[in-house]
Amino acid sequence: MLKQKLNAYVSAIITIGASLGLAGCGATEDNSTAGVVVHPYASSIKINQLGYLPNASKIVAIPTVSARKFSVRNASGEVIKNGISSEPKPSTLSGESISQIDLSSIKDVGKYELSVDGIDETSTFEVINNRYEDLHKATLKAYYYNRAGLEITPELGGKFARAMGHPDTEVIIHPSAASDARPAGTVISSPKGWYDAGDYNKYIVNSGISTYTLLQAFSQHEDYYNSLNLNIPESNNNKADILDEIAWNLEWMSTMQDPNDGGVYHKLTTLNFSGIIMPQEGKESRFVVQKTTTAALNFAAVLAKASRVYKNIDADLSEKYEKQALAAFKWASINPAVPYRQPEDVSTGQYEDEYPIDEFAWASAELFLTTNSNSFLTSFNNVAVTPEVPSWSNSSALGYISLLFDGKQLLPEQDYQRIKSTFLLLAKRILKEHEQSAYPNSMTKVDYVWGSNGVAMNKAMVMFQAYNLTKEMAYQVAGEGLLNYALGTNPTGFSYVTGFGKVTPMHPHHRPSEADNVVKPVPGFLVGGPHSGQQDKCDYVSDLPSQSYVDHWCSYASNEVTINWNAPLVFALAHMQSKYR
Ligand code: G3I
Ligand code: 9MR
Repeated sequence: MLKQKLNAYVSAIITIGASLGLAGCGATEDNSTAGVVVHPYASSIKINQLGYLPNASKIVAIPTVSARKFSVRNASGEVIKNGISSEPKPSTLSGESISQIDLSSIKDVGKYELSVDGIDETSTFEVINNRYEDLHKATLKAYYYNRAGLEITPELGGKFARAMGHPDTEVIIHPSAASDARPAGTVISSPKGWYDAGDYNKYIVNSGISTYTLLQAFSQHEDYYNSLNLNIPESNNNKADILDEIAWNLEWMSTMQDPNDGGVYHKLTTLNFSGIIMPQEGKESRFVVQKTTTAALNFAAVLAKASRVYKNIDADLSEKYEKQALAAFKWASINPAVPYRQPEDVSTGQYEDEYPIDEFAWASAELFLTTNSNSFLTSFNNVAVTPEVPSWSNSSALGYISLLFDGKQLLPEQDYQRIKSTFLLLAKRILKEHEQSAYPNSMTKVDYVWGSNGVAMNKAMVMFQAYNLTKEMAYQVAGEGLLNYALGTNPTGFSYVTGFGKVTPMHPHHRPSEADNVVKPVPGFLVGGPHSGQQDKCDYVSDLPSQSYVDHWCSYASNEVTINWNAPLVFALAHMQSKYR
């Protein structure tokens, strides 16, 4: 199967190359329980710590129990609901036995108290309208806080104000990126963009998927975003604030293309990770490093999508982005297999990806939608693999999403239906995982990797898109289960977004949060989350996949923040806000 796709990839490159005027170019959980682990911060009742929207599902988890009687009281102390929790199921991922309590029938706005027989502590929760507005704004404002080349003013940033860092107006071409037109040592300007994460570097493929996800959120919820004020420097212009935020990164991405050949540099970076310093203290030289196939294709996909979004907003910019996308795609057609290879003198993030076929399919889909040229649809159809949960290294689902939500008018009906049913294969798989899981979410063993919370949010995005396509509530509920997971219905008892919830990360691996003199971390960031990798060798309380998390600066493997984990959270929150408004 893969081999066939590989052949199709190669022949599609040749076909596209010709059309562009090139001469020729060549697991779910198992059933045993490993033993009980109680995370130091965990309470006995696992609940969304922010509370719930009136009409949203509200499924709570209680660990290490037999099914138990529960009751819910309203603010006046009256019992408004009681029952027995579900039959417990073992979870090898957390070492617990989990029973669920479904409180979804409680729809009246108010404060409630849940008590469970045999559990001493009770849990209070709120049912509240517009619950996710502040969180949603904060998860977008996090991008403003991570802007390179900009001062965060006291007026807009409050106690998180800081001076400008990394102007990136004098960036050096690294030997790995040298070409005749731009030999090593050439100085270029590549300002703006978002810092990737807790580090201060800027990486194309990770920037690309983040930017795309935010653009997709905007294009599916345009009315909502047109009236959303994020309190950023551009808030008083007449564009949607989310687009202004995205523009800060798109402008940077645009400079990462070598205009002489269309190739795209993989990253803009210092040679090594900096110490724990504020942005303005980072004075080391910055380099653009190696052109890669995945960077070019990711860039092509994102700029093609941006070109469509800007069509009615800024026609010149739209045209510029389309041209750049085509040039990057052409470069990738001539250089179809140039993976990232970390040069010896560089040690920052790699985002290495040996398998560019998914990016090729994604870029083909976006360029079809932008140019209406059927050759791109043909190459998508030839190359597209069954979609997977989106991540920086796997963009296979993104072309499907764009075709389904931006392409209904343009696609032949047969193609649309086939693309829809293939996309829904992924959604059905996730739904099954949700149904089989002990906790009320679809997280499985393979999802617990570096950035597991990003996996959870990308799964939520797939569920919400499946709901949008089918209007089947089961998908909506499964998506909400993942959002509730991130906000507290999980083994560690953390609400994983800084500043939101009763127990939230206080020490994320985020240099500004660690180096400023403010006790609280910069708000609105989703931390990476638990997994057993423990590459940072910090002091963890547990090796179990869903418990292996530590809220410490030391833990870059479980407690860093990044733009690509926040983006699907933004998407999920926009969906919740729009659906339940
Ligand atoms: O590709 C292999 C796969 O074949 C294997 O089966 C699997 C088993 O664990 O590992 C896969 O590789 C993983 C790789 O991500 C691709 O998913 C590595 O184990 C894992 O360590 C690696 O983690 C990445 C991490 O950087 C280290 O390279 C994260 O996905 C990525 O989000 C993270 O990104 C960093 C940037 O480099 C720097 N900026 C911060 C950012 C977040 O921490
Ligand atoms: O701080 C770095 C973080 O942003 C990266 O995601 C992570 C993985 O590449 O690496 C961190 O830097 C660590 C380095 O890899 C090893 N020495 C300790 C550094 C953190 O203090």
